[in-house]
Amino acid sequence: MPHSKSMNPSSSPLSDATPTQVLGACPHDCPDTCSMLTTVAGGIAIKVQGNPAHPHTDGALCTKVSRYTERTYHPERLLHPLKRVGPKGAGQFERVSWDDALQDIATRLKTISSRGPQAAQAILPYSYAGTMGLIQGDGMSARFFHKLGASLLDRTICAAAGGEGLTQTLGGKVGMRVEFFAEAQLILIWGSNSIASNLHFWRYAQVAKRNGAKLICIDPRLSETADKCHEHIALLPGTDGALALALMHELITHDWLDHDYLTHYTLGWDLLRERALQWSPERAAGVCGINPEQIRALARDYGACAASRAPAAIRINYGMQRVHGGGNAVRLIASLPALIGAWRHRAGGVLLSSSSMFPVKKAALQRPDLLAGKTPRTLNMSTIGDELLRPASTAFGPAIEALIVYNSNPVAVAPESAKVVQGFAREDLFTVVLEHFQTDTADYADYILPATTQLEHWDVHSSYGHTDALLNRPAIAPLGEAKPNTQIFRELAARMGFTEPCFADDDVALCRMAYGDAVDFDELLHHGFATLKTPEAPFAQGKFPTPSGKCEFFSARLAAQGLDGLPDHVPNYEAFASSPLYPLAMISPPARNFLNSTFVNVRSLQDSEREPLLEMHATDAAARGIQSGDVVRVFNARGEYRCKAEISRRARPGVVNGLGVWWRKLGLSGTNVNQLTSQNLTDLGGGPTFYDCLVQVMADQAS
Ligand SMILES: Nc1nc2c(c(=O)[nH]1)N[C@H]1C(S)=C(S)[C@@H](COP(=O)(O)OP(=O)(O)OC[C@H]3O[C@@H](n4cnc5c(=O)[nH]c(N)nc54)[C@H](O)[C@@H]3O)O[C@H]1N2
Ligand SMILES: Nc1nc2c(c(=O)[nH]1)N[C@H]1C(S)=C(S)[C@@H](COP(=O)(O)OP(=O)(O)OC[C@H]3O[C@@H](n4cnc5c(=O)[nH]c(N)nc54)[C@H](O)[C@@H]3O)O[C@H]1N2
Ligand SMILES: [Mo]
Repeated sequence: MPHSKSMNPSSSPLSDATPTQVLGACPHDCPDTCSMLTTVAGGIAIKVQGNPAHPHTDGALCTKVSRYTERTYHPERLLHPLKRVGPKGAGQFERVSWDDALQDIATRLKTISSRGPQAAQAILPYSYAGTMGLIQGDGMSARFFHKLGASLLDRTICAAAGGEGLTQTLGGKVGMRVEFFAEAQLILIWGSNSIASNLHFWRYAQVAKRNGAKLICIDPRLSETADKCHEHIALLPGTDGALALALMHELITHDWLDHDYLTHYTLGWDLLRERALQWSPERAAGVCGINPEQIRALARDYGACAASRAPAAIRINYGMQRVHGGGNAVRLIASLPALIGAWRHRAGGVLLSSSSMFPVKKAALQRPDLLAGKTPRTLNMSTIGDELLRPASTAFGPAIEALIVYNSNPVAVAPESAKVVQGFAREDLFTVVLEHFQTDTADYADYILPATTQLEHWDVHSSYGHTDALLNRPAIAPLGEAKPNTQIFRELAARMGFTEPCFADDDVALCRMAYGDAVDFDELLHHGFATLKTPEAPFAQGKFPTPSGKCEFFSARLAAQGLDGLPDHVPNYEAFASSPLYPLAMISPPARNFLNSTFVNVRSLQDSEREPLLEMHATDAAARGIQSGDVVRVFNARGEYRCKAEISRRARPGVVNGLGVWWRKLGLSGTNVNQLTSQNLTDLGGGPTFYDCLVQVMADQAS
């Protein structure tokens, strides 16, 4: 049986020579959250594979995570603490002891926080989902920053607009159970390159396809997924709201509606109906840059499911919400199933994220009570460039003086890199980075602290793409002097003089605490996963977790904030054809073999992606005298990025695809796509607008 030898959670990492398999969980920021089996012999992890006993993983890992041992034993793994010796950003460090590093960091933080009651706000944690683990993510670290009274971080960089859109419509990050997509008759894959970024969903979609379901992909890029669908609608970036409204227009005018569902389980239908009737297919087609007939055909397919009561399912992913109107667009798409009563079936409805379905005991893990009356400001991670450059003021409070980064690589992944880099380069900023590798961000650190990988620590995981909780056991001992994030914050807490007993909780205790009694911990220990007990068709009879219990087309909560209570199409900040200087829209979706900026330094995966690329349509390339393989300058008022052009059928006219997210220092001239993106925020949730970005492209004369 694939299992660690002992049921005792405190048993040490395996070190004998007979190969053993240890149950774990893939930690990466992906909806699939796979159950992983690591084969260990002589204390060395020799192989990782998907757990065949876990239904969603079904024995298969993606190409990237199959290379997890290559990443773990990478010759450039950080194995001991480092202290900066060169200028900021030069990446020059010398080895120091843990003791010296932690003592110096604690002294610096004490100096800042001892200046007055709210002075610790000058300290900012910066973290995201390098690991999705609840323990190595924000367990001990949150306790530490709460006790300190540091600025709070609004973790918006990925999912804020869509998350808020879902919450205002369905009541939370809730939706269909992923396994039931296999039984759908129609699947809309909307703003998701599932084959690259949600492979285990795609397996269910393929089952449906084999059983006769129609698959339609809605994406400006002819992605690997679009290739395998029956239809592809290549709309302009940021026009999904208009498409959804025109779809509603057609459902209404042909009466392809479930009136009973609308009457009993929705709120604001009359208002939404009136708005949708203003969006003829012709009007929307003009906005979306597509043919009105494509919209009519899409409506016929979706409407047919209303008439025949066949299950119609929509998989949205976060790709489509990284634009000005991303929140409203998600609201509109999440409203569609209610129009045709798709929620009546377990194989009907919509799924963007399932994360609110997990009963996480957040307060027990993160201990906001440690704030003890302090009310620190909250800063938005998506505008870190601006925040780092903001001087002290009455409105802002103190300038940021210390930054502690873990589970994130902001210098590469945050928008408008020129500002981010300028901020990180501040001589008067004290920066600590907990990392596996010397990333673009680590180059700017005053101290780099070596962190353990998933093979070396305990954790528990929720998922945003399925409804199983997972446990990760350590398979090997920490490499070099690396320590888990939790341990680093425990030791820092001790040096800060924090004496609350919660700073002594060990990782297994934290794992037990994460779900409390809501998930059977023994089941996690024995099987590595536990399926949540959720209804198969949660909204067949309404019961949405909204204030009204209905699907809220009209949101009184948004109206109370002075916003439009009804969703609408919100055009891009940098709308297509709005600038003669920058006539092309650029999106920067993930490269298949990277996970955001993780894995970019893993040789075998870098070899597959070759080099930073910009996909261009033949017409746009010809107009600029550009050929495949040419080095091009991609630029706008915010900056310039050099990469290779590829004339590709994957790009539609007017839109270029800059696949991301490369490390800046591995690019052609030390920048990546985020040199071009802006710090503008989405309509809802304060998210980033990576795909709302106009550029010009020219052949690079210098090359
Ligand atoms: N291989 C791989 N897998 C990943 C990731 C990765 O970097 N690499 N990233 C992970 C992360 S952090 C997340 S958040 C998830 C989801 O990750 P996402 O970043 O959402 O990734 P995709 O599913 O590829 O969705 C992006 C798709 O949306 C399309 N798109 C761009 N703009 C628009 C638009 O305006 N409208 C529409 N309809 N489509 C648009 C892009 O062309 C692309 O095909 O996946 C995770 N999985
Ligand atoms: N242009 C453009 N920019 C984007 C996107 C895009 O599509 N286009 N996607 C955006 C999205 S969706 C997201 S989610 C963000 C992602 O941004 P980030 O969350 O910053 O993700 P990564 O780039 O993967 O960097 C995570 C880092 O955490 C480190 N790490 C992993 N595990 C651990 C651990 O246990 N301990 C410590 N200390 N470190 C660890 C990894 O080594 C890695 O360097 O990027 C965003 N940026
Ligand atoms: Mo993300």
